[in-house]
Amino acid sequence: MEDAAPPRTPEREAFYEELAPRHMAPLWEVLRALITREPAGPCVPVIWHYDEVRPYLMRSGALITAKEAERRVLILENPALAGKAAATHTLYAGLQLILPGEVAPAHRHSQSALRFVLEGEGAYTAVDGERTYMSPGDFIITPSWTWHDHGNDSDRPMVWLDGLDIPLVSFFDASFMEPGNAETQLVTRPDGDALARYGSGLLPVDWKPAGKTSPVFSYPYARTREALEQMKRRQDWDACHGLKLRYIDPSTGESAMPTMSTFMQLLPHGFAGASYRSTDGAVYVCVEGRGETRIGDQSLAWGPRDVFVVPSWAKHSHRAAAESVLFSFSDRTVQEKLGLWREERAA
Ligand code: GTQ
Repeated sequence: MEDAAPPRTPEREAFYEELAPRHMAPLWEVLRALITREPAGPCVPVIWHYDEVRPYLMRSGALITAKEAERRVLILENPALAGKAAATHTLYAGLQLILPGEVAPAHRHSQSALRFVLEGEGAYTAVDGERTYMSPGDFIITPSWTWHDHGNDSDRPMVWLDGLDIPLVSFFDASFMEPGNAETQLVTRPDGDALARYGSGLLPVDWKPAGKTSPVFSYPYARTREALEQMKRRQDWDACHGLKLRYIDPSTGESAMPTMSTFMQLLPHGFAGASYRSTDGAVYVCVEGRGETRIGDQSLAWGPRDVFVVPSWAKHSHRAAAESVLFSFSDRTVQEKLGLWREERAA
């Protein structure tokens, strides 16, 4: 296949002009742009430093209540997708703020959401009748079409990173949403019930999955960190990823969420990772430590609570100036289910 489109001639141009009003177009004019030799998406690397973003988040807190906003969130937009509410082509990211005493009212939607807690302690998110109290580093799931509301009974602001599959669901034109008829949903199960029931290597004997999302919807940081801490004793580092774990649905071993994969990785002090790329663009958050991620000829220097994007198929490598922990999410699980996912390690 040639890399350039066939030349345009006056006859061809005239023909194209006749096609346009009939809602047809010549494939050979656009084929090379449609079916590229490798991923050629618009996304660019970008980082939001938490100390620069936080003042704006707090200003939003003075401008509008969580109740009026429904969700008081500053969307993190990829500069190449300005106005599209997207961090990558398929993923939405935002920083949500709930001030003491506030409630973000109950609603449900077909989009799945993940929360990654950045700041504060003791606010809750309620999912289908069960509240989860949040601490920094916790990963919490709001499965598709489950009722959820958030509240802050603590005396400090609470901030978390929202990750949603909004662009993906929009692409399928499959968005549904329903507001709740009460601000706060009824609590029907004790706090910690799901984790105890499904998250300890056991399942109720006659349990059948109710949906496609992990029945565990809260993955506390203390447990995740402990797993990394134990595993790092073996010094069994991956050249690209350090020590990288994926969050799973314990009943299937699959990704904890059907539309987003989630990961936590530990990079040892002084780690200089090998170059890597994969077809899933990812949103990262630094949980602990400091370091940089080199993407092409750019370097993104990160520290705690900084959020950054590694675009699809962009060669990148991580370096850690101190022992570091990175959380990330991507659309990898969707691509895997569709047989599209690819990765490449530096030779
Ligand atoms: O918390 O339900 O960042 O519905 C965007 C849409 C958060 C939420 C967002 C949402 C939510």
